[in-house]
Amino acid sequence: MKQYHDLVQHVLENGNEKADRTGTGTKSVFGYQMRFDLNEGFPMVTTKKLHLKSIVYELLWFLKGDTNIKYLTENGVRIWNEWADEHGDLGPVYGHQWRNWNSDEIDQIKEVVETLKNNPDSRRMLVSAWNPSVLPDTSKSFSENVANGKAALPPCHAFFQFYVAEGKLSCQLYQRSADIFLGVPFNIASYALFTMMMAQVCGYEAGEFIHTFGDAHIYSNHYEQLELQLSRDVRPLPKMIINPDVKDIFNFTFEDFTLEDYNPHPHIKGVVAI
Ligand code: THF
Repeated sequence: MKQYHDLVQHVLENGNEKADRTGTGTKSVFGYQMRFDLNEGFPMVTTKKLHLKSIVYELLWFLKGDTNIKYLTENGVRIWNEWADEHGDLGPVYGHQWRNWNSDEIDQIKEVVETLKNNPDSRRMLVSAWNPSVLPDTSKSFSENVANGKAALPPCHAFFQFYVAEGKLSCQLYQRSADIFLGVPFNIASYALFTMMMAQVCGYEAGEFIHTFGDAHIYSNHYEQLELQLSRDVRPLPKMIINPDVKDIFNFTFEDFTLEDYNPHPHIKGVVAI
């Protein structure tokens, strides 16, 4: 995962000091791209231990079209707790837009699977979580926005596109806002896994995951953690084994994924900006 270390180094050296919504302060750059060849191993950061369970359950939760944290908390995943209302709702966030765009019963995932199978040269294989009609009013609280039918937070990983060449499926994500220490290692692993799952169910090999950023930032209370992380040596990537019998993108379960040879340095704690 040299790519991740290069990103961190680039932002620490060239980032603009910028204030932000959460009041934490950041160093930030605008526009950056990383590429991961999924045949070179599974792109999980090795210079700190990542919690794969949270990543897998979050992805399965998106794919269910679920936007209530109940499923996550039942499975021991707490990463969305801060933004949910008292009923556990987040409003029409990722899962809702993926499976039922704008509440218009447009299942973007189902449609992209169909196109991938039937017309893989299409240049229209996009999924958008960005829906201007449900963006929150920033003068209101998360729960007030949810009560008004708005999303608690606008999507950070806003839209993605698929591409097929030489029997390999690639995916490019545009992430408008990226928390480099906490979010980005999750986002890389999540979209890499999603690309592998889509490849399997559509009958392709996995190609590349391409991660394109808008505002890529390091929160000021994560500088020390990242200095420690950069001082550690990068280790070989693990391997992700997916149950080959699953042929429907909506039928995966947690037990279908096995990570082999993940040998990371110890976890590094950091506070999430809310
Ligand atoms: N807000 C901020 N400030 N950063 C984000 O990365 C982020 N997200 C989602 C929504 N808002 C965000 C939530 N995703 C962690 C990881 C991902 C999150 C939120 C929090 C986190 O705290 N990770 C810890 C613990 C992991 C665990 O308990 O499993 C870690 O050390 O990695 C980005 O999409």
